[in-house]
Amino acid sequence: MSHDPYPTDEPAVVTCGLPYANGDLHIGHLRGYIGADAFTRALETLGQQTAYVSGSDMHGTPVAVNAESDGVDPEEFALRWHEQYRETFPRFNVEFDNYGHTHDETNTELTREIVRTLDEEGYVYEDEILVAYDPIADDYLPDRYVVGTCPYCGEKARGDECDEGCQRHLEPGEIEEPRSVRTDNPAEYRERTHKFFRVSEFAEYLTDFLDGLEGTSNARNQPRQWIEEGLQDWCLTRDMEWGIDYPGETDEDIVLYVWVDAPIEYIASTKQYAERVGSDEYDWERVWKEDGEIIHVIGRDIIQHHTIFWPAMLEAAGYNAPRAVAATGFITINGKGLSTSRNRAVWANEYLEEGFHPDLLRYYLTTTGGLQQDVDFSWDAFQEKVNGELVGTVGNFWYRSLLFAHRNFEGTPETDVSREVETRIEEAIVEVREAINDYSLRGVGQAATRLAQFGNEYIQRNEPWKLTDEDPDAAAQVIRDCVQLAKAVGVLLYPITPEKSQTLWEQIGEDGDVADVRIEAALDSPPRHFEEPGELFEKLDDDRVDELNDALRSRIDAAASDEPSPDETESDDTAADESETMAETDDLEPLADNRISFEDFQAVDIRVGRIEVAEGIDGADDLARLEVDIGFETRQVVAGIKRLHDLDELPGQRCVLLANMEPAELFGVESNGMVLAAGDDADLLTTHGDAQLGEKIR
Ligand code: B3M
Ligand code: ZN
Repeated sequence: MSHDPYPTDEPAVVTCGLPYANGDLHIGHLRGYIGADAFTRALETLGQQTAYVSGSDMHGTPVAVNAESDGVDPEEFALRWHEQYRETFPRFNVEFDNYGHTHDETNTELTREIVRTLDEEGYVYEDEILVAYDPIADDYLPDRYVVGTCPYCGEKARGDECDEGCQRHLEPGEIEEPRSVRTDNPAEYRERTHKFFRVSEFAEYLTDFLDGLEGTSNARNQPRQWIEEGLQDWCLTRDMEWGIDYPGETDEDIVLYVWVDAPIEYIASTKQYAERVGSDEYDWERVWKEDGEIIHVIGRDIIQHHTIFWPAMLEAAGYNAPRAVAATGFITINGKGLSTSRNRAVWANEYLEEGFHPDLLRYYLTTTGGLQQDVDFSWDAFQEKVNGELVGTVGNFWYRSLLFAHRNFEGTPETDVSREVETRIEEAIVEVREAINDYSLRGVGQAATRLAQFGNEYIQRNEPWKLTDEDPDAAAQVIRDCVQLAKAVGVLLYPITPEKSQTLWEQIGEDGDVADVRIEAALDSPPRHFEEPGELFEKLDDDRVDELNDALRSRIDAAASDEPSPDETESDDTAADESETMAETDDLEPLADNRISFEDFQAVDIRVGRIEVAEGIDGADDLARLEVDIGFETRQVVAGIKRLHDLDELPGQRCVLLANMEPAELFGVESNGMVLAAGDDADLLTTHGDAQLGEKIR
């Protein structure tokens, strides 16, 4: 099934994965919440009626285990975190229309109702299965209470998910060599009766569903593979007390699996919103039971829950199917996996306490990589993004245009915008529309930033400061165009930088909220008069970045010294040296789990080359300009190796070049390929035999 492009006449709901109410929020969480918030705002600028809902995930072992180790009752524990999350999100301009939690009455009742329907419709059966049991604690060990080995990939895994390996959901009893998290003893398997949902009956339905599913490609491709491998039925219940009781079940020690009631909160939260604003204003049943647009933004580790279990459950219970599942990549910190236990994370509160504006992080997280890609965060990269794009391109354009307009015309000159500029804005609007329909927030941000870049070039090219005396009409025209461009950039960037766009909106003398206007407002004339503008972005200086880097490093070191790793106990020097070159696997970026075809690989043209020239690029701390001989021709490429290599040593060195990379321009230098390198230190790839220059790597 194909969908009409946005905006459609139906109401939409955007959701983001519910955070477990069990610990501090960090930048990994924020990526999803900010992304979904920006996508909601973007849909609204197209005129799509959209609600953005979520809630805290209160149940399950992720909450129970942490509450137990704090010695607190799980409900009290989870509610405490829930309150904290509710206060934190708006500080990142993440504005939910409703933020509930899975333990509230709306969700509890709706969950029972849906499960009852599944049961009545014959989709549930009982079976005797083996579940892990701790003989010392004399208790069952659901999900995170047990760790062991993944039966599919052999990695270390948790009871219900292969979190460090293939990311599969694991059914009770599947994990091998189980050990109790409670007592760190080997667990036994004992027989228990549990309820199962007949997911296996939905293979055909799900295949069709995936064919029409929008969002990111990983959310279609991985589940297709799982369906081909054969779907298993899904265990709906767990041996524990914390959670929602199975409707009509008398065994008090059995509750619903957390992944049953968690996604139902998407519906419950939408319902709460509709109840608050009235169903004339927002009709939750139209969204969830008829033909509204349901868009889930999630992390890529929970694709299976959202593209197999959840749509099967919705279908079985008579609900509408999601239109899109957009699964984001992970966040890495300085090139290494984010790890809360190693304190290798940027915490939400920490960012706020540093006093950084939320829109800076929003811009960084949405525009640094595509939604599906892993995005690395480092304070250096943050600085480069802020200083280069927000200060240098967007802020600079806004400020110089408005200041010039204010000083010379007390606002917007009284003339029509030129055809050239109008056309350029129209093009940007088209780009943004397409990006939204492609679920590409980066595309939205880039279209806006490129428009600001055009604005800067336009001023530079027309030099209005020379025209004010010589040809005041021409000066008025240029400035009129610039004020329009400034407004357009503000409107287009609004989903990503809502607060900064609002300030810009007020600076150009507009009333009301930029949040309330459609994207076409980018073409409407700004008011005639406005006051002197202020600068909207502030440069982040090197000393500050050094401090932030030091603080992060010492935090990570402190966490590491609390928990010595095995190679730190080595006394032998050689072994210690070796451990430096062998990255701990925990520190490596996880392997990609979406496989590509041989044809995909063949589309990548990689050649043997030799560096002929290597020199730094002025003004860029990290970038070098290289000329690389690849047999047929010499290519100019820009590589981020200025600080990592002695550039004088490079000429004559063989390298490996990705030759059919899209050309890009960095600091005014065109880059026509990419020199391949490994790791944080950019260890340059090379050949070791007699391969000719230009030979293809296969
Ligand atoms: N609470 C968090 C996670 O696994 C989990 C999401 C639920 S979404 C319905 O990312
Ligand atoms: Zn696995």
